[in-house]
Amino acid sequence: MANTATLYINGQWVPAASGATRTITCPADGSDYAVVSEASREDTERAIAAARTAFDAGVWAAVPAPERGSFLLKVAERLRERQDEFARAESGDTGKRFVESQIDMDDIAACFEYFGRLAGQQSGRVVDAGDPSVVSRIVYEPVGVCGMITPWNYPLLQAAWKMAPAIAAGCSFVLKPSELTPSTSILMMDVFAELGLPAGVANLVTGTGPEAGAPLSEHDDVDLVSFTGGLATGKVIAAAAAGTVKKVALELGGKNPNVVFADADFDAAVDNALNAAFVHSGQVCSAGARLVVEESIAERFVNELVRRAEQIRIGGPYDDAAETGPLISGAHRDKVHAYVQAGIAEGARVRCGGRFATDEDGEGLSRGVYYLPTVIDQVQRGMSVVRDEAFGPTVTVETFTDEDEAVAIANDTNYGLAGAVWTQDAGRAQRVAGRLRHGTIWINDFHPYLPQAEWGGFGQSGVGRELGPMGLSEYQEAKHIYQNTAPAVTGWFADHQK
Ligand code: TXE
Repeated sequence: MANTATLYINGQWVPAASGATRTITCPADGSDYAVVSEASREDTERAIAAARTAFDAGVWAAVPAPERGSFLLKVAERLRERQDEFARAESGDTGKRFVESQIDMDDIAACFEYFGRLAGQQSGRVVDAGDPSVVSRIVYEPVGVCGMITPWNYPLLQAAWKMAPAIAAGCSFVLKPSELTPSTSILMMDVFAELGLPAGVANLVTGTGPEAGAPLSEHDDVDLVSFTGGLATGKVIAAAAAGTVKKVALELGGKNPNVVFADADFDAAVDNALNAAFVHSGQVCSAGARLVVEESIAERFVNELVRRAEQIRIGGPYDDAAETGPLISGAHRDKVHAYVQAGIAEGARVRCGGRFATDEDGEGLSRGVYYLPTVIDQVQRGMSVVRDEAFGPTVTVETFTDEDEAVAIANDTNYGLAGAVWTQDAGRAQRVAGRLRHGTIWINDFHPYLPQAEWGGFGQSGVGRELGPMGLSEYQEAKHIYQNTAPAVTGWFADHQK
């Protein structure tokens, strides 16, 4: 792919005003995968202006909601037809296994389908004012121009969670994908254009956060900024958005506890603990990076976890034997390794992994950005390796002796995105699920999500919800229309006026 006019502004493919470009490198093998435009503030401001004009002209907001829904269903259909092309692009940018990218594309199509169907069901609400001469109703209107800033781990999926409800609601938007993974967002604009989305409704700027992204959180003409990414950047965006009091939606990751009681199905719990921590090399906001296991089974459980972690095969997108892939970049791998090193310095013990993969771990691995699955025990709750999101293939082990202690450990985090509880005691499962302060709780499972179920975090995991009916509400304003069908003098100030 060598298309350097990758900014999609007002229905046109254009290069960056400065002419700058960026080469996208595949972290699986260090090869150059794509060359894209590197947008500056000026480009993003043009995109915002296009989105504003389109919104104010009502080119999409005025289209009946069921038609907007039909458009989304067509997008899903087209995406399914072009699934492999999209999946190749996702794997090219991220290095993730091609089969995982195919699953992502399926999930993305399902997301467009969900919001496509939901769009047609939005008829507002009639309110009983308690007075037969009053007609009172609530209508849901598009929030306006949306800025969307997305990360690199599930590039198109996370953009879809924002774009689909925004299109359903009738908004216009500017998408700024991660500078590391823009390729599938570029393909997506191609689908929108082909299916006739009016110019200016969907706009794309490829470039860095501080340059191309920042105007989306600062600009007066943006009504909402929706961000998925790291906590530190989320704080910068929220602070910038405060200047214009725009609406803010944030998904900032987590440090998610996976709580295993001694009565859990041992085999299923170990297998899922592995999955929770190491799928996509742990670069998942809901990764089960904190194993919290009952003391009585801890030794056996962790031994088995380590044994299986050591056998995980890592490799590139088209290596059929690979079970997981690389990290996104050398800089990110260094950060993950620094967390592990900090843990060791504070007294933690690395049971397996804890280092970069070499060619001895697998042919050609030294060319890519690979890190071995890492299990860390002998940790304390205050250590950064337990508290901070490493976003890599690492899991820490903590133990508990009773239910109260399990809950206290699992809730001892600044985050609150997701958590799991493993037990065969149905009462305990529900009790613990009820006490955990996280946005998603799995019982005897880890990682599944549904487009029709809200996703988002308690605490510093973020603000707002994606997916589900609330995922659409994020892109809507509720308006109360109150009509008095029998207007009359109120009499409030009647004495003065006579
Ligand atoms: O993310 P950033 P980074 C976490 C994970 C990871 C950490 C940092 O712990 O180690 O974040 O990763 C854009 N104004 N997650 O540095 O900076 C940026 O260009 C506007 C969790 O890669 O958060 C990109 O598009 N935009 C997570 C997006 O923000 C800015 C997924 C995310 O990048 C900006 C990924 C600015 N000033 C990382 N600075 C999750 N929640 O799933 C950067 N950006």
